[in-house]
Amino acid sequence: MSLDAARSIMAGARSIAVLTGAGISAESGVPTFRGPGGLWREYRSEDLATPDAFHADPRLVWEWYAWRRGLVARARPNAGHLALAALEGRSPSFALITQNVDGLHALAGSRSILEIHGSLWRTRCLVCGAVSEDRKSDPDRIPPRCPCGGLLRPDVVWFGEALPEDLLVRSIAAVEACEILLVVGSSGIVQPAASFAEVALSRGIPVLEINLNPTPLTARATIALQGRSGELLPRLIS
Ligand code: BJW
Ligand code: ZN
Repeated sequence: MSLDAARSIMAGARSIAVLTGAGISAESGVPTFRGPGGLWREYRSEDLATPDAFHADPRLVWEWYAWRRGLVARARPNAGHLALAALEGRSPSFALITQNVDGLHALAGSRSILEIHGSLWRTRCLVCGAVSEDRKSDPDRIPPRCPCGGLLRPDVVWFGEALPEDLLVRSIAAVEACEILLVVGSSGIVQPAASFAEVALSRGIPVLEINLNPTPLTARATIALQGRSGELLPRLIS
């Protein structure tokens, strides 16, 4: 019943915004941050994805990223990523805001992607600020160095760091302008992305959540579909 209601809202929407989180890539074999599989060695992601962790032990943090690069390099987009790419192709106005750094939306063929937490496949120099594409995951070469001699860090957004201003502004504008917001596979606890659904709801814009488990958004969402995004998204848009 909820799926039918969701399908009819989707069918009438000319402007769609989507926020994705780690759950959409789970069926591609990419571990989520929280819940089962959210641990790497004995560390929690919350303890590694911080500037303090990097300054204390850049090699340790790079080992975590090298491990994740290795996993993601072998991963392929799943039916959920592909459904969103197909949805974009037939929507007059579409924005895909992703918290994921894995690049799987682009591999699936999505175009209008706002990677608000950065990319696993870029580095940034702590000294000269140069941003470069880098697809290596060789643990012998970490922590990597810039040609200027500076230490390179992953070009991602860690806790306590500001999101790129232009991406944040464009994301909020897309949420405010859409006729429906889909929130897919996110635990909804990491700000500021977690507040995007409230931005929509406060303007009377319906919010459709797709998640395997209940989240803080579930009770507030206009429609909440519980299940795997790789199964529900293709049914939603077919
Ligand atoms: C499935 C599924 C399937 C599984 N199908 N579903 C206001 C209040 C309180 C705190 C704050 C606040 N504002 C800022 C903060 C602090 C902090 C924060 O939010 N902390 C909370 C934990 C409380 N936020 C920040 O620090 C942010 N910065 C900021 O706001 O700066 C302000 C500032 C301004 C000016 C100057 C300076 C500062 C930055 C947050 C950056 C988050 N970074 C990370 C790492 C990115 C790089 C990397 O990947 O290594 O982003 S942390 C990690 O969490 C990653 C994710 O993108 C993010 C969100 O996780 P996500 O995607 O929701 O994944 P999970 O694992 O949590 O959930 C997966 C979900 O999928 C689950 O619900 C499953 O059920 C579901 N699922 N399989 C469907 N098959
Ligand atoms: Zn440099």
